Amino acid sequence: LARPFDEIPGEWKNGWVNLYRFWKEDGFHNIHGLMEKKFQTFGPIYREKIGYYESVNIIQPEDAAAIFKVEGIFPERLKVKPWVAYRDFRNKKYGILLKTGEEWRSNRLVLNKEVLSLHVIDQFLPLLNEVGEDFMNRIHHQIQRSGRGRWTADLSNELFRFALESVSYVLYGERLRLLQDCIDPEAQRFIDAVTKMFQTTSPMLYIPPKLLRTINSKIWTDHIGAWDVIFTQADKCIQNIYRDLRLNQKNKKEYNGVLANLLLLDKLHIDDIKASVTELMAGGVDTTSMTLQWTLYELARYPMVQDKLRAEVLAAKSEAQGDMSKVLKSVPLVKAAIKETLRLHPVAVSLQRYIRQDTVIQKYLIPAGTLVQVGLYAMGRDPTVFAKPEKYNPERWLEREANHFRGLGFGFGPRQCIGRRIAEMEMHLFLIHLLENFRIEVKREAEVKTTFDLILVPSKPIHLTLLPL
Ligand code: HEM
Ligand code: 2DC
Repeated sequence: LARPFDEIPGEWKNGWVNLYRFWKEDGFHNIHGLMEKKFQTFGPIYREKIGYYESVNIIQPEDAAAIFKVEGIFPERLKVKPWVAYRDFRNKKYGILLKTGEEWRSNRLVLNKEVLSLHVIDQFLPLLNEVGEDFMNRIHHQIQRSGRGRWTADLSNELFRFALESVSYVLYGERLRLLQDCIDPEAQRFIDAVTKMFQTTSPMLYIPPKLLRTINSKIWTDHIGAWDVIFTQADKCIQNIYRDLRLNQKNKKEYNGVLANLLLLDKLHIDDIKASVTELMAGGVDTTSMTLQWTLYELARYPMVQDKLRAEVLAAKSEAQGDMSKVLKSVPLVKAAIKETLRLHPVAVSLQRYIRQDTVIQKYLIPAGTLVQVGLYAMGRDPTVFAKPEKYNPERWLEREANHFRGLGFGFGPRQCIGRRIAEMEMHLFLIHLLENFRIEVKREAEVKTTFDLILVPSKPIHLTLLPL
């Protein structure tokens, strides 16, 4: 017999007292650390209420599997209220990120075909490969310019530019030309706006947006300002393509990008297309760039792992004789490295679902409608889930059987990350080219910690050194 819901351990009686404690313990920037500690205190399940957000938190892969079984056909995650508030405030439609129910599903199915399906990602390969190669040329150039045979820098902004160039090329079929010294200042504004948008979201998560709006607080105006830049910039890109299509200036033979295909397909309303394409463009910047940065950091700290990956890449390259699609099929360790990075440094601190059926987890009965969170960050560092969790060891992913519901960096099921295939291909190609050309080093200094800025990011700049091989 299942134990009652009210007996789940945790602090859930007074949400506002908990919010005060949460704030005092720097929870706004350390939510991942607090979650990790709570699992250590309460065990593999705990209930919590912070402000008006109430949830049940789980950490074990088997429990995650049980949750995704009862997510229903319109899975919903925790609603990020400031994002919804912006769209309501400016009278804009929600894209797939924020839509719910049947409307989410119908839009998502159309979009899946254009960004996630296996046949379409083959078309992305030459585009993402071109951007990857251009980035390597940029590194060579920077090394030459330094006159010291190496390039040491905080690569954050370089990687933002790489990521925006990549996702834009796929979406619009056109280059933004961000991998040169002088770039369009509007593009840099877009990049800065996405970061700002994330940063201003986290302190607003627990405060009703309406309240912030009425007192016209700085955080609210900054947040609105950031989204305004994002939408204005994306709209310019979208209008360009729209105009070119109407003037029939698109080449019928080559791949013209996700947006052109969606417009020609004519299955979604133009406002829905705009809303989702804007989200894809914004969603493609900080996510892949930060994951790549963490990967370079770990490869620099584990030179033996770096050498092993490089050996795999060189072998795959000489075998495939220039066919990148073949190379991608023979670099399991490179792919495992991305999984390993997302284990220790996930973009999302948790996955969440409102469950649609009563479910028993850890012997407790969880009623339908409850918000359940899978503590992704905590799971990745739990020694009962991953042996020697502190060690960066991509090879752990090569043993097939042991991975059941452990690689959840992109979420799971029909509501998983829609940018997943773009992100993976972009990051795999980047690493293949980088490992073939450069050695990565980092100064032996104190370990870089993690900060919660809605997505998880390095808590201080990472200075990496790239040396030609
Ligand atoms: C959703 C992670 C890159 C666009 C998500 C979710 C996660 C995630 C965990 C929630 C999934 C769930 O609830 O099951 C990541 C990671 C990335 C990445 C780790 C790269 C390392 C991207 C890129 C794009 C993107 C490149 C755009 C091209 C989105 C969108 C959603 C989403 C639009 C919402 C989908 C929906 O609600 O239907 N992502 N993401 N992401 N991601 Fe990503
Ligand atoms: C943040 O408590 C912490 O992929 C909250 O590309 C719960 C929560 C809900 C939704 C998550 C969010 C967290 C982190 C960032 C995610 C987001 C869903 C999609 C988004 C994971 C865990 C992200 C980064 C998208 C963003 C697209 C946007 C720029 C248009």
